[in-house]
Amino acid sequence: MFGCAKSRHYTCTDTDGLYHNAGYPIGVAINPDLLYTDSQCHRIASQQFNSFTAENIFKPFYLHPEPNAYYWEEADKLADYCVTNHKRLHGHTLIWHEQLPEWILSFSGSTSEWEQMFKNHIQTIVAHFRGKVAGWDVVNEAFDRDGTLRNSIWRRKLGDGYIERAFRYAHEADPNALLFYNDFDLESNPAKRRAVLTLLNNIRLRGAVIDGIGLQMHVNIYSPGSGEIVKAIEEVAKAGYKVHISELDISINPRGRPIDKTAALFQLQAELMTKIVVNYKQLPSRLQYGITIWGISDKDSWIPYYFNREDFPLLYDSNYIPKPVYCAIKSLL
Ligand code: 9MR
Repeated sequence: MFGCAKSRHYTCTDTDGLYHNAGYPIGVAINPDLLYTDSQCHRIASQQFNSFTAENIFKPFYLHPEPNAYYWEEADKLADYCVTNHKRLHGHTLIWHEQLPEWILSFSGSTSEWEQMFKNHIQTIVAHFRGKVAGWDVVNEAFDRDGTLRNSIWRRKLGDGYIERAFRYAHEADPNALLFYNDFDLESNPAKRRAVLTLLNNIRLRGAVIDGIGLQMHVNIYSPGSGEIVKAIEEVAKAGYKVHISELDISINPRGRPIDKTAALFQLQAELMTKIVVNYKQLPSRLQYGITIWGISDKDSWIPYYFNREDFPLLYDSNYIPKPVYCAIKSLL
């Protein structure tokens, strides 16, 4: 997919893992179908990364398909894989407005039945993976762009306090798991970031445990600038939250135009990644939960499918060759 002229930019090998260079976990989003069946994908996942987040199979749609039935098989297989192969497992995600099973969307119980269902959902899943999941994205994407609470089904049925209660229920079910609030655009939208911090700070003041914030960081080579990203990381850390760069990818074609895949674009991608990593490295280690890349190769990224555009946002190209963005960070982590 890249012309010969560009191949000279592949100036490093990936024979040893990214995580060997880092003082904090380096993670990747995992699609188990690829992990178990695609040998290249398996090699890269196991060799390069020491923290796994399931890209989809820990979401309610997969784990909790019927009111009283959980589907553990695939998630357990991944959890066992992580134990055997010494990978940290990050749980994504307990409460989100997307990828919900039909039975939750059409649940017609009273407020107290909704509360019971919500509590059971969180506690059954967290308890099941006690000792195997290091941290959970307890609540995902609960805010709108303008900093108000998203009017999700959870908020409509349970009221604004559902976020705090989700953290309390998760903590009861596994007091050792680290608990995260996870969202997108926190690095590019200061109003949203401040609203999230204000709410989480208040919840903490009332005594509930929130260990960290996941900055998803689905960014692109034009925006946000590295200055904004640095500011976001600093603000979250200053407020005393662990920082998880939780879903990192860097689009080179955010406008969805026909693109010429020039070396310059991949260079910009590498430079932005470098700035993110260099800045993350400066955090105190107690606040470094890690950097997680949202997939392995460009051909498996969610972006081309979701936005129906050509794009190349990850560390490896579709032939599993490490890209300049990989080489740029290899020695910096
Ligand atoms: O990468 C995930 C993709 O395979 C799913 O189809 C999609 C469904 O909405 O979710 C993607 O992951 C999302 C993550 O769970 C939460 N933050 C945004 C991610 C990209 O959409």
